[in-house]
Amino acid sequence: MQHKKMKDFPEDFLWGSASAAYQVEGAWDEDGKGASVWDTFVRIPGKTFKGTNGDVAVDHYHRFKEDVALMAEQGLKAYRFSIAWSRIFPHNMNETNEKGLQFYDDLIDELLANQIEPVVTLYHWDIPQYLQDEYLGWESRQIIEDFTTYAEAVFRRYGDRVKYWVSLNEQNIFISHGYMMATHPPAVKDPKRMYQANHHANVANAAAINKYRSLGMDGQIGPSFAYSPGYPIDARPENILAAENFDEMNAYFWMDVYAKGEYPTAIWNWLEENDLQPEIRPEDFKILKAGKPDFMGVNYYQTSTVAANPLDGVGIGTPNYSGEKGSTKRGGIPGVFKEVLNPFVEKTNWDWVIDPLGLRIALRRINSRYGLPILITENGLGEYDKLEEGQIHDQYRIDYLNDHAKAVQEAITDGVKVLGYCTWSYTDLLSWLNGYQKRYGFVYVDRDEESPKELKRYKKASYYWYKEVIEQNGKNL
Ligand code: BGP
Repeated sequence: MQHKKMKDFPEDFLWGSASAAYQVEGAWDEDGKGASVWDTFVRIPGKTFKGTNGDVAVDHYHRFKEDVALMAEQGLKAYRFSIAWSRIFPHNMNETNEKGLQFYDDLIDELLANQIEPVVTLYHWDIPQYLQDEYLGWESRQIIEDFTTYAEAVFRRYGDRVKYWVSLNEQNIFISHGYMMATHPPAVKDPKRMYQANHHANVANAAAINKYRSLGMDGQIGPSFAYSPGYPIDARPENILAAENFDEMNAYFWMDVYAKGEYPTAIWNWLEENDLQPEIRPEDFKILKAGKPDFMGVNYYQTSTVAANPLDGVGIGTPNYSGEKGSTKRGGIPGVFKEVLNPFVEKTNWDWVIDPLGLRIALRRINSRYGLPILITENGLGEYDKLEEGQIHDQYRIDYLNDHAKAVQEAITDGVKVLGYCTWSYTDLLSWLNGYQKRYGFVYVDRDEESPKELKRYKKASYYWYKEVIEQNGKNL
């Protein structure tokens, strides 16, 4: 519907921005940190764009005070960051590393001293390498206990000051890239192993939420899901069904488990038909059902448009990691759906669809299917930026964010409860597979694939735009 009058953003709306440990911190082996699977994976030739890694990243580990000062000057209300598990338990799950714990104490205190709400992600893809070596990480049930031990340690340490927790970041992405496409660690291509690892991640997620509740802490916790709502290419019934399949397989297959503790029926049956179903223990459903999140975290970048795909149709595609527009090879799942070009939307240089209305649709769908409040934990535009005489004129990013924030306001006006909006990302940072040239930040960091240079920070035009949005609580959108 079209609204005659828009509702205001709530007074306590969290205007935020986000990052992840591996993408910003650097200091990959300092102060007792152990290696994570990403520290290992980036050293395999050909795995990342121009062989980039996060050894130095944007050196947030040493420059966090400077970064928080920039946030404070901008008036940022919330900063979402992740804790590197391998800083806390570097060598085994019995011993914590005080220096690693101290780093996040300092970061949290610095944020709070500047009235910035910390939103802390427990897991943004960087499982310690020793857990991968010992028992294949997410493929073993042991991960459920170990993830919960890690979660408990950080809840106990920071729970007095942190009121918003994100359990797993984009389980759908790290699982599918890690075990089907082999583009993330552990670089496996095996759907059976993928669904098993995924099931363990589901139970670990719920177990961590249950642990948080059992500690009686007064905060909120939920996972962050990478949601690309599916559109049918047209009204042909078989394409409508393909879009249903897409959403059930790529979205509800995760979000139903989080919110209802159940796998959706049609996909579960499809898994059984293809002998891909994970092994589940009866007690798992108890854990899953108890571990309902307080909010659904949503990372929204784009929508996907799909059509029917025959049993002998296309399989896995190839994403564009080069920034060469039009180089994506769309894929699908035979007999389920295939991705097609949506002629009605613009695309970025990395072929990501620009579709602000899709964010409103995503929020509406989650609201009506689960009735949970939503925290937008990521949304942003990855583009080439140019530093010209100390300035970055990223009007394209302002347009993108402005349109998406407006879509959030439309959804709020529709009646969806939205707790906050975190852009991706605060500073420029390492894009996992796209190096340093694909930039997302409000703050430009002067480094490239070849050299970290001096890592000097520059405020982009979008920095000032967001400052104004926060000051006016979105009234100027
Ligand atoms: C999400 C991740 C982020 C971030 C973002 C942008 O999937 O949670 O960590 O990387 O996507 O993606 P990319 O860096 O591939 O452009």
